[in-house]
This record gives sequence, structure tokens and C-alpha cells, in this order.
Amino acid sequence: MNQPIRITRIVMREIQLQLREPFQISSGSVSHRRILLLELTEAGGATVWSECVAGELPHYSPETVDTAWLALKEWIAPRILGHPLHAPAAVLPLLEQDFRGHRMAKAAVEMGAWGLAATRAGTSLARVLGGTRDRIPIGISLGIQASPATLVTKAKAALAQGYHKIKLKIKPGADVEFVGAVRDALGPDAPLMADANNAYTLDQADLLARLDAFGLLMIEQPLAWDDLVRHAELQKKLKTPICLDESITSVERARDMITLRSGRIVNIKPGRVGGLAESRAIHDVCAAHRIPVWCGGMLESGVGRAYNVALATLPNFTIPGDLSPSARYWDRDIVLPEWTMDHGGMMRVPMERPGIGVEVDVGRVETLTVRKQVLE
Ligand code: OSB
Ligand code: MG
Repeated sequence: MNQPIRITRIVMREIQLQLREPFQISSGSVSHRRILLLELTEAGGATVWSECVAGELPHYSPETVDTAWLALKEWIAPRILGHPLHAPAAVLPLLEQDFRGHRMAKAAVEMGAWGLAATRAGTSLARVLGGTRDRIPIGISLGIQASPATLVTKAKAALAQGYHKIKLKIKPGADVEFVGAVRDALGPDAPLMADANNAYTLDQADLLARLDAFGLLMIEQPLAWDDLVRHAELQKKLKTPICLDESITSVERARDMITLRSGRIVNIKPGRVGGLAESRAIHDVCAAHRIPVWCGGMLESGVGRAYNVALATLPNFTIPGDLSPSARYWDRDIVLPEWTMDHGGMMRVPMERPGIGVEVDVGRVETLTVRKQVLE
């Protein structure tokens, strides 16, 4: 890229989008997503949409829609607006200088810069990132259900739809019995995993070790969100590989995980780690240590999904991601075309479409908007 990118305008919007069914994880439940969207314009006139993955409450990370809104308006936009960016990879270092945390808010702008670079180059975001595949295998994340029987019904349906990985959310009281019921119903070859979202402590290692009997692909983030030391202790006691999600907030934390042996797999969410450059750095470090990675999700709209899908085309994304089709989440998405999955559980990547590969249904976004602010 020769000409630097100069972002001259950022439109922040919050929309409300109702999930088709409430999604419950150990740390909280959500039925309406409050979603922060950005529309970025650069000096040459190109525009792109991006999404901040923060949720309504600080139960997954310390950030929320409201803290991200504040951070974007007060600290991020003033640093970015009008500043020549020689590459999208320059965005996070600029935002990290004497500015702690708020990686979800930072990532929204960083990812938008990648989207602008791709749009301007007339190339797909996946290609700009170095993606190598035009079809990716898809997984599903199933929320905590009222009973093992309900979970079995959902998991059976997911398997029949072709999903390549079925993730079961667990918490104390909804773990061994629930996962066991699904394993029995789906058979020994079904690709199952569990995600605890920090619901356990090291004292419960024996309970967690009972999950070893079910041949899970991995157990995701069983212990505290910011803890690498106890995950290393726990990994010694489990046959099942630990995958870290919440704990990996940067490439440095991924290196720490590898050094400490706190886990054997990483769930990369670009929104959690400060964007796509950091995601790629984590991907590369993990590849060098033969640690497989996969792309997680945060119940994104079709805008955020575009960035996740592009990232998941990189070669070390060898495990299917939590990148379900639009219809799994919403009656109607805010992008055209919507994200879809074929009967073989694969999603097509818009490799030949410039930019993020989908159009935003701006009229629909207007209708869903609950607040809007223009920064110039
Ligand atoms: O832990 O991966 C998680 C959703 C919200 C917060 C945390 C998580 C999740 C998911 C959803 O598992 C995955 C998806 O977007 O389909
Ligand atoms: Mg998770």
C-alpha cells in the first residue's frame, strides 16, 4: 500500500438486534444484542462498516457497549482521525501507546482500517490478510439448556445440519450429566467440546477430569478469565486439551500460555485481542509451536462476522470456528447477502469481492439504531 489511509469520519451507532433464542453462558444470558457499529470514511472517499464485540454487561470482559462508546469517542477517535496510517497494522500500536485496555473498542477501528485497505485495493479482506481457503468448516456454540434432554435435541439438530464442531456451554450443575447425555446420543465420533466461561476453580479439577471420559476435542476456559497459572496446573490433571479464550488478550498472553503450558489450543477472537494484526500474530506464534487455533464468535451481526470469516481463512485455523450462519442468530441479518452454510457444514468466503464482501442494509440499520454520533 503506497498512500497512507487517513480516516476522516467515524459514525458510531448502537443498534438493537433480537436473537432468535436467548443465549445462556455460565457468566450471563442475552436475548437482545446491543451492538456497536462503526462506519469509517477515509480521505479518498472509501467507506467501510465494522463492529465492536463488547456486550451489554462486563461478564465476559471488563468492556461493555457503554465503555467502548466512551473510549471510542474520548480517546480512540481523537488519535485516529486525520492521522496518516501507513498500514492497518499501525493502528493498534498507535492506540496502545500509554493507553491501557479497551481492546474491543480499539479493535473496532483497527478492523475497519483493514476493511478500508481491502476496499481501496479492490481485493477481498481474506486475501489482504493472507487467507488461503475459499470455504471454511463451521461450528456452533449451544447455550446452557434447562435439561440434558433439551441440549440433546439441539445437539442432534446441529449434527444433522452439518456443523463440524458442536460446543456445549457448561457450568457447575450443568456439566457431566449434560455432556454425557449428548455424547451418548450423538455417538463416539461427533466433534464435541465444552466451554465453561470461567465457571470453575482449581479445587474442582476432579469434577472437570470426569469430562475426560467423553473424548471432547477440548475444554474452553474452565478457570478465571485472567488466569494462566492455574490453567497450567489444571492441564496437568486433564487428558482433554484446554483451549483458552478470555485469557488470551494479546500475542504476549499467547506466548505466556505456551511457556506455562496453560493450554494446547487458542480461540482467537479479533475483537478481544485488539484486531486483525494481533490475531494474525497470535496465529503465527501458535503455528510456530504447533498449537492449533480457531476463530471464536461474540454473537456478531453480519458485519463483525465478515471480519471473523476472513481471518478464519488463514492456514493455522485448522479447527472449525464459532462462525454460524446469520439465520442461526437472527430472523434477518443487517448484511446482504446473509452468511449461509451449505449442507456439508461449509461457509463460502467471498474471496473475489472487494472489501469485507457483504453490503450493509443501511435502511434496516437506520430502523434499528437507538443512538448515533458522528465524529470528524
Ligand atoms: O465464550 O465463546 C464464548 C458468546 C458470547 C460471549 C462468549 C462466548 C460466546 C459464544 C458464542 O460462544 C459463539 C458465537 O458467536 O456463535
Ligand atoms: Mg469461550
